[in-house]
Amino acid sequence: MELTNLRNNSALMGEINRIAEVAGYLWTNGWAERNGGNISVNLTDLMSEEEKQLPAICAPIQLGEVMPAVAGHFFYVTGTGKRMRYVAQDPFDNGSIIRIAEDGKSYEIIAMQPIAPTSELPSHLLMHNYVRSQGRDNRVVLHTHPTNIIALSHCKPFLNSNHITRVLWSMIPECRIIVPKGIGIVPYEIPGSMDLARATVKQLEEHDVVLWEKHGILAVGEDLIECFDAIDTLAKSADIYLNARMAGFEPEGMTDKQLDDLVPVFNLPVK
Ligand code: 2HA
Ligand code: ZN
Repeated sequence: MELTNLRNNSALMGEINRIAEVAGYLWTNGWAERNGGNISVNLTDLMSEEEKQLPAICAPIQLGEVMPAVAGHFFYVTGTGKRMRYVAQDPFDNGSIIRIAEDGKSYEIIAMQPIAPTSELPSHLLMHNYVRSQGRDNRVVLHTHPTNIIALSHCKPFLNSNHITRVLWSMIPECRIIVPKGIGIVPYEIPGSMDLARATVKQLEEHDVVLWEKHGILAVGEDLIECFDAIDTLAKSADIYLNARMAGFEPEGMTDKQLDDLVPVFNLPVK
C-alpha cells in the first residue's frame, strides 16, 4: 500500500502555505527578530481519516496539563528556535504537524520531520483548549513582536486595557471595526511560562488579542489571515500614534461619538 503523502492534500497544503505567507509578513514587518514569535494552527478539519492515522515519528511527549477540548486534534506548530523568515521559505523544515492524544495528555509529531515545537506550545495548546471549550471554532494562535505596540507597553498608562484600546481605536476607524473587542493586557511574565499562558487565557474571556508587557502580542481566531490583520491594524494605529508624538504633537484621535457611530453601521459589539 502506498504511504499517505500529506503533500497531495491540497486543502491542507493551502493552509500550510498561508502559514508560510503570514510568517513572511511577520518578518518583513520587522516583528520577528531571530526566532521571535510562533504560530499554531488547528488542521483537524483539513485531514482525512487515513491521514489522521499516520504513524508518529517521535515518542509521545507529555503536556503537563490535560487538554480535553483539543484531544485527538492535529496542529501545525512552528519549531522551537526556528526563524520566521525561514518558516516563510520552508514551513516543514521549520515546523511540524502534531497529534494530541485521545486522552488530551500528550502529543506526538506525525509530519514532516521531527522538529520540536515552539517553547510556547503548552501555552498555545492551553489557549486552543480554552477557546474551543467555550464553544468557539478557534483554529489559530499567533504570537509576534510588533515594535511599536511593544514600545507602548513600556509606558504604564498603556498597560490599562481600556486606555490602550481607546487610544489605538481612535487613530483610524478600521481599528474599531477590525478589533471590536479591544486589547487585553498581561503584565510581564517569563516567556514560555505557564503563568504567562494562564494569565493570557484569563484575558481571552473578553478579548481575541492580548498584549504581553515588554514582550509582544498574541491573537486567537478562526482564520490565520484575520488574526494577522487584527495585529497589523493595531500595529498601524500604534505607528500613527507614535509618529505623531515623534513629530511633536499629541494626536487628536477620533471622538467618542465618531467611534460610537461605527457600532450600528458595522454591526459591532458595544463596548
Ligand atoms: O518563540 O517569541 O515568546 C520565541 C518567542 C517566545
Ligand atoms: Zn515572544
